[in-house]
Amino acid sequence: MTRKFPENFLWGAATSAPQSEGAQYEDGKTASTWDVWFEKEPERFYNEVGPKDTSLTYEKYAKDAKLMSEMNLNSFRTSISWNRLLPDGKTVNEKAVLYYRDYFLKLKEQGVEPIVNLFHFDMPWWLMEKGGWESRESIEHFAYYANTAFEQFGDIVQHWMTFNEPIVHVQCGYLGNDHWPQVNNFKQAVQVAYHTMLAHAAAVKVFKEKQRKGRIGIILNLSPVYARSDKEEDQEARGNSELLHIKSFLDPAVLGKYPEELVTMLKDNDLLPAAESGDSELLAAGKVDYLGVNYYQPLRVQAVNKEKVHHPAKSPSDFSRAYDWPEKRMNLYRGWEIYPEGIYDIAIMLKDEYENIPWYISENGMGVSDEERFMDEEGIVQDDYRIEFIRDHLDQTLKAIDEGANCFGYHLWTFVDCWSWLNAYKNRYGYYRYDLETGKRIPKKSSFWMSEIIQRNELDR
Ligand code: BGP
Repeated sequence: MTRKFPENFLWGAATSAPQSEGAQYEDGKTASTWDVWFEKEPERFYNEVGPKDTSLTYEKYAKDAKLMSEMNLNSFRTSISWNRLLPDGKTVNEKAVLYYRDYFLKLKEQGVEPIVNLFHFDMPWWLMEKGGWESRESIEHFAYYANTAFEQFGDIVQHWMTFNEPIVHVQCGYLGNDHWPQVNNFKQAVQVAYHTMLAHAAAVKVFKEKQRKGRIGIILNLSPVYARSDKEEDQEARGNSELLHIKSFLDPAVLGKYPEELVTMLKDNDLLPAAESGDSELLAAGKVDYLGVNYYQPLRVQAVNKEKVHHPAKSPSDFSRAYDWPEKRMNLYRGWEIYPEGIYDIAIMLKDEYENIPWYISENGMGVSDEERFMDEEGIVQDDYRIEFIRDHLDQTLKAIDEGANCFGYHLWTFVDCWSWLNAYKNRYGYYRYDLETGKRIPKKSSFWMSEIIQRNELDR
């Protein structure tokens, strides 16, 4: 059976400035937390490959734009580096302006619509030294940065995003140690999440007040939550996890306010963040025009052991426990479950509970190690596993669209293999292989397969 995608479906790929640009301290760019962290603890990074060794888009963007067009992509998402555009948070770096303007224009010239995100885990170091998102002043700094980006690039860029996966810098930086500042404190984490959403809202407000052309959204990693069973305790854990992992960001972004149950949960546990008058109005002004949804894997949970939990809670595991589903299919390289049906469940949730807001899949993909094992004699990685992965997710997407989901695109993570934070180049995700020695981009089998899907705008099952 062959099924069509909607007309003008967005086909593309995504990356971020800190994972792709390189030119670490060139042309006026200052340090982000990643640059400084690598200098402090290089051993935390896979093979000690740090943020200086990314995939060189700073010099290769024009060629990349051409390759995208040759593959029939019609859109591409990347981010701006805050500390490249505003090295000290105040002064516009003209070289950065030239670079980004030319980058976005080159994409457009190739028929590839840029979707531009403002924050992808890369906090400027000067702001981290003042407390990063923990400090209230971060909101104003972010709004200033957002406004600068709209002013400098708003004539070219029509599709804006404020944050990529804002829950990740909270979880990894304040409830774990995979992001700087490696703090483990629930209350601080809640404060960081709160300031992040206020900063998001402040950027949306600036955008709308100045009546910029185009639209503005946010990218959320919406992992659907599944309970171990229908038992009341497991369902309670599911509800808790959904509040903390999904609704805490999705509700303010789409509905302009936090859910009452979340506020009660935080209050009961002495976790409410410090707030100021006017915050609710600001959040209400932060409602987005559209959403990006990153989907890699679902969350599976089960009831907590009520005798063992802390009250007040010390971590999210006091509200739900991870559940290891014995039947799960795994991407063993990344350690993530593969569950394409999750994309369908998210789509239906957005349709039924979130005003059927327009959204697209802004990241989906499969990171695989040592892909050179799968190279044919011409050096083309035969990534049939990736083709199968994409096909299965597209199939679920189409099923949801048939049932009225408002999904308008699919972006793979990523176009050219890029640097993956602490994992550096351990797992590769791209349609194109990145040769670490030469910087060359080499197409993988999936790029040819996808190019044809896009051209036909349909999927065979
Ligand atoms: C997403 C991030 C990306 C990217 C991707 C793959 O959560 O938005 O920046 O890194 O995950 O994950 P990883 O690089 O950790 O394998």
